[in-house]
Amino acid sequence: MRRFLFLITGCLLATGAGASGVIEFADRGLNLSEGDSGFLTVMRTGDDTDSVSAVLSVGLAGTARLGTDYEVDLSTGVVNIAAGERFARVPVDALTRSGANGTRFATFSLATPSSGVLGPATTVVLQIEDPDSADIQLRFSATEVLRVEEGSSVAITFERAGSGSGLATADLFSFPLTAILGVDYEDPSVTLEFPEIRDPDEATLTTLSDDALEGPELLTLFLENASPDAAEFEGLGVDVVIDDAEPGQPGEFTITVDGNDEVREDVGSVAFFVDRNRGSTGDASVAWVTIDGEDSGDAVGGEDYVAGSAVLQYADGETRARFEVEIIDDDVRTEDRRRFRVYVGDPQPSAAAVAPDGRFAEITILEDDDKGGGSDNDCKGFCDCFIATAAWGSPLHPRVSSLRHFRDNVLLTRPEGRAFVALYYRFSPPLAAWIGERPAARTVVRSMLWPVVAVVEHPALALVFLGLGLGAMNRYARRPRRRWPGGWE
Ligand SMILES: [Ca+2]
Ligand SMILES: [Ca+2]
Ligand SMILES: [Ca+2]
Ligand SMILES: [Ca+2]
Repeated sequence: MRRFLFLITGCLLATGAGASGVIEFADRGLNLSEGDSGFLTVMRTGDDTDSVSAVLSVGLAGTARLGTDYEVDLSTGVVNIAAGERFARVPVDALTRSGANGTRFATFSLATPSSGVLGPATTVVLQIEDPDSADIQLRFSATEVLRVEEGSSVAITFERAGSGSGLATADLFSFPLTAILGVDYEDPSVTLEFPEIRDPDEATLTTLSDDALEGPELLTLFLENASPDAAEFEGLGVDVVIDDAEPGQPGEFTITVDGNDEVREDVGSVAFFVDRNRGSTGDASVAWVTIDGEDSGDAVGGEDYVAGSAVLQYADGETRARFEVEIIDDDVRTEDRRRFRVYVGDPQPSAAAVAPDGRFAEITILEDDDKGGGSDNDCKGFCDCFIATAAWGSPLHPRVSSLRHFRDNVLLTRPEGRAFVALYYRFSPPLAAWIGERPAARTVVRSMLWPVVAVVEHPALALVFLGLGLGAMNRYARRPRRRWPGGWE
């Protein structure tokens, strides 16, 4: 009988929603410059036993257009975090547009998880900045998060720069994140004048008071519809936190490193504080999770540090928790300055929050070995597609994974291919560095590599069109395709 009960309990645990944890965006924003690539990172705290997926959709509000201003590499519209994994990344490319186009933004949201529950960070704002400066530049004066207590107002001020003359105007636009337009704040929409001589108009954000214990809530402000054509919104939008006026706040969490954020790999472990600010009433909790760095040669959980996640519990009045993450020491020289981050999420109870500027702490691991070792480790950060990585901005980009696959499965199987790869590794790093700093060059290289990528990703199609009868290509065409996120190598 006891065995029978044990089986039932086991089944319940395995099928319960709790086995998929809590998923939400790691960051509230992704800021890219035209021609750059980045990622939307979705993280999971709590139980990671099962795989979990959620629908990722592009918001209707926004001045950046899919296909014109940016591309998202997510053909299915679903983000999936595999069983045992803590995060998934969705690549985003900010496209280059000629001329000065100003800062554009788009929003993405997570919804309808297959199992588990969503955390509070279900919306992320993509901002694309333009390296080309407009003749008339319109921007917010504030560069940091603004805070205002509910029921009061805050003045929003602006600046104008550039050589263009005449009156310029732009519309103020608000995008609610956890705040609700019309419930937590009044619509601040207004057409602002930016005269040539005197100061630009000011706007007012008026927040609404209620008796509900909601905790701090977040919105973002942008400028859009800049006029005349010579005027553009530049710089970044401004985040505003509306602080709740009710007594008995559970607080707002912020993670920081306890000690130096740059450590040798033989340091043993690194410690983090998670502080509970602006209130400490009642029991509360927040979860932390480690996330690998985004770039080639960055720290990887299980290789460079011990990946983990846990929930920190706070008793009434308690304001600080501390935990440690173990750093892995080896005897092999690999990439120096390997980075990873620890994020906090899923604050509880619902009126608790994570501070928009306190969501993560970053650690840089310094290499302490002077000799190269095993072949696998030599490859880390070296055997990469340097130029392709520079062109697409990340070694994780699916296009780079395709080219890496082509290198490993086609080129390296033939003597002339191996000679080419050896030559490539000798000459490409300085070229890659040069390309990486020039958005225009990156665009050119991407378009030059596109035919190669097309052949690699659609070998059958390429055979039809190009009539390529190479034996190597045939061999590749018969192999099963591997797609990101299996791209770590
Ligand atoms: Ca441009
Ligand atoms: Ca309130
Ligand atoms: Ca070592
Ligand atoms: Ca080492």
